[in-house]
Amino acid sequence: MTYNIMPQKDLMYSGHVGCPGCGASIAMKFALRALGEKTIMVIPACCWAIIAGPHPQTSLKVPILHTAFETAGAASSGLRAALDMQGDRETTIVAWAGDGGTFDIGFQALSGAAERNEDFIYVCYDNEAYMNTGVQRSSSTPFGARTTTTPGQGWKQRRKKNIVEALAAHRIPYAATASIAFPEDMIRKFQKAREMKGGTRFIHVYATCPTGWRVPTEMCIKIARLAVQTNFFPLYEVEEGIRYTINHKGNRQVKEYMSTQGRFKHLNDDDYAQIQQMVDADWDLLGRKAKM
Ligand SMILES: Cc1ncc(C[n+]2csc(CCOP(=O)(O)OP(=O)(O)O)c2C)c(N)n1
Ligand SMILES: [Mg+2]
Repeated sequence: MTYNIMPQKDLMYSGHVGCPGCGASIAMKFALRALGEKTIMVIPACCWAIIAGPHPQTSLKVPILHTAFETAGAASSGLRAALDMQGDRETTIVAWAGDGGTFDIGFQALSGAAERNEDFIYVCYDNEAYMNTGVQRSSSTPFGARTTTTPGQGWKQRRKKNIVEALAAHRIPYAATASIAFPEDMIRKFQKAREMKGGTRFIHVYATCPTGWRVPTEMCIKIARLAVQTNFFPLYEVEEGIRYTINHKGNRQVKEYMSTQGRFKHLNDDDYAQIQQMVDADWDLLGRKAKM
């Protein structure tokens, strides 16, 4: 299969209502370039429900179905069935949800859809907290991060849920991670997912949130890149739940990534050593799966 590395047709208007430096907005821009105009976006409650603009305004040149927080998987299944009834096999349905709407409240609907192998692409843009409502902890928030709902020591003491593994366990045709700092890789994955019609495709996109992570807006891409270069957020693909491909091998220390952000500024060297061990163990496990 050949891919158009950077399609130039932009399907976002020049204005939107995201924060300056919003990684989720950049993610949408690249995703739509890859997906093309025959796309319908299904957006549950999340920052993107706001960024898209209130009706009749919109920041996208494709149709949007706004839906309830927990329903992206179910609403996308229904929309696909409706298009099938109309004989439209060309339009791609894309669920576009945040981490709260995917890892937590929307997980039931997503898992149901994935188990039925519904024919749509589900994208989770991951900013690692409930940002739209004021930076509350989600099950995607990483170990060590401070949020507005991590009481006690003030930072999260549990690991981030591994959502790609959870989706791969459904044996769907395609599950992959992507990053706004690696646009060619991201566009290739979206084009690949679009062409793999006939089942559930899941793409987990890492999206910096300058507001919630407490970083300068101009650092958005640099920080997303460091997440991959330190193996904090590895780029990989899983086909049929078992065939793993790693797309990038990082070799930098995790502290280089984390120390750029206000949400980790309370961590000391012992904490960093513990987190480095966790990241190394996860990377080792991923490497073993890719070699199997
Ligand atoms: C059933 C329900 N509970 C709570 C809310 C309030 N709410 C709207 S968006 C949101 C946070 C969404 O977080 P996430 O999915 O991570 O997206 P982000 O805002 O970070 O982009 C919450 C709690 C809601 N709309 N519906
Ligand atoms: Mg979020």
